[in-house]
Amino acid sequence: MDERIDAAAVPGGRTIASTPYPWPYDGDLRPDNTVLVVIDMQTDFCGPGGYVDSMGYDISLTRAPIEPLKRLMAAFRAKGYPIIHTREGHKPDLSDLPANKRWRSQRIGAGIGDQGPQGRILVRGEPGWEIIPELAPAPGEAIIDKPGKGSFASTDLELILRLKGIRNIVLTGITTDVCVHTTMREANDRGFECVLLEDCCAATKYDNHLAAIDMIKMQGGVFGAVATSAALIEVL
Ligand code: C5J
Repeated sequence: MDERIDAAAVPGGRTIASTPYPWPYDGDLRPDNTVLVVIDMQTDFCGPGGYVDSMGYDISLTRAPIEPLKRLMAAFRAKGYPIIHTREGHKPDLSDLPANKRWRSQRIGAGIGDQGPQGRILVRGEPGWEIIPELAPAPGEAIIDKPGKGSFASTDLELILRLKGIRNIVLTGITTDVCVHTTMREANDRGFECVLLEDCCAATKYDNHLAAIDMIKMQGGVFGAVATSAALIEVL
């Protein structure tokens, strides 16, 4: 059974067609309380010679959200909604890289901090660490540099969101099951109202993308809701 709920069924407010409930839950969707977070659209995760490519995964999967994201970012900018970008990466001296994270990456031939075709893997300032040009941040858009998977851990993201009065977060980027999911869980626990756009995310294994989406919909939307970029653009 299609569990999608018709946004028009909610009296008052503006909601989008999403699962398992019309998002945001209270229909309060405005440019000054809603942000698009674009997670880790870096060469290391979706470009040739980057970290994901070096691990032997198929980057056509992680490149799939590029076109939908371009359209979504253009719509957000046109309507005056803020966009925040994140980058996963470590300091050049690797002082913020846990030894176990480095060891695990080296074991599979993509050692974080080691030299690769796109410079030192996942190191700040290297070509592979840069956000891909197609989705480059516009002047004035915040960029959060994070050493881990979640965008809230060891960053000033929460402070920036609170100061802007943000309560709704639209989650996109890569990878669905790792950095996007971790960030969604962190945001949900902090009381933010979250939606993940399924066509604007991807994982290194398609089944994991689907599983990650399914997890969100449990318990009435345990971490928030799931929608498509088309559904959101229609309402913006
Ligand atoms: C990973 C990410 N998968 N951006 N990072 O290591 O999901």
